[in-house]
Amino acid sequence: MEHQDQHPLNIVNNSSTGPIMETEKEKLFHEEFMENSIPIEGKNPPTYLLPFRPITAKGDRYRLGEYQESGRCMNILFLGFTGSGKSMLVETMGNYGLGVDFRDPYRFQVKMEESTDRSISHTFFARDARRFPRPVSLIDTPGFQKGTEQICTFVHSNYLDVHAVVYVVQGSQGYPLKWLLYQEAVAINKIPIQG
Ligand SMILES: Nc1nc2c(ncn2[C@@H]2O[C@H](COP(=O)(O)OP(=O)(O)OP(=O)(O)O)[C@@H](O)[C@H]2O)c(=O)[nH]1
Ligand SMILES: [Mg+2]
Repeated sequence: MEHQDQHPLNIVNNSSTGPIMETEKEKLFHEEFMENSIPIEGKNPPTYLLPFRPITAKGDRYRLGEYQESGRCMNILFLGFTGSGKSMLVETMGNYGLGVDFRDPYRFQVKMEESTDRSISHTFFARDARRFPRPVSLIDTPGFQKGTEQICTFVHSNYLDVHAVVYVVQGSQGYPLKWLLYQEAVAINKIPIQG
């Protein structure tokens, strides 16, 4: 059961007058994240671990910002071989969704794990509404070759609608793509994709 509590961070709203986030407000928003986190060692530019909070006791679903009833959440499932770059793409999209610019002298980090051994979702209620007009959940998964059963169970047991699937393929992985596409058919048959 998702619970509400006070969150110290600003949440970017997509109001009826359209998404608003002036550069100054955007920087304040980022500063609040930085003040609530210490930089991760050995990262250049300085990288701050985002203050995600657990949604479930199992520790497999997290949220950033206060839970919002309004505005359906967009759930994006990342699939691909081990080491293809799923988790890195989640990190990149997380920074994008928070309004981080390429020129900004800092980055944010969604999670610390090196290798993903189970499905895990991070929901951005706090976000830059120009980039993520609706709250977005990024669902990271273990390597495809480890089987899709666990991924399906995660999606079904959390009653998640999947709105998009991102298949991550390394540029050099030409041959395994064929196998990946076969697995794709298996996965799609088991996970209903919402229109
Ligand atoms: N050069 C380059 N390296 C990348 C890219 N994406 C990921 N990597 C590197 O590839 C390695 C594995 O990336 P991950 O994002 O952890 O891969 P993953 O698909 O999440 O792997 P599992 O969690 O084990 O399934 C890391 O050392 C990354 O630094 C990319 O686009 N370019
Ligand atoms: Mg991973």
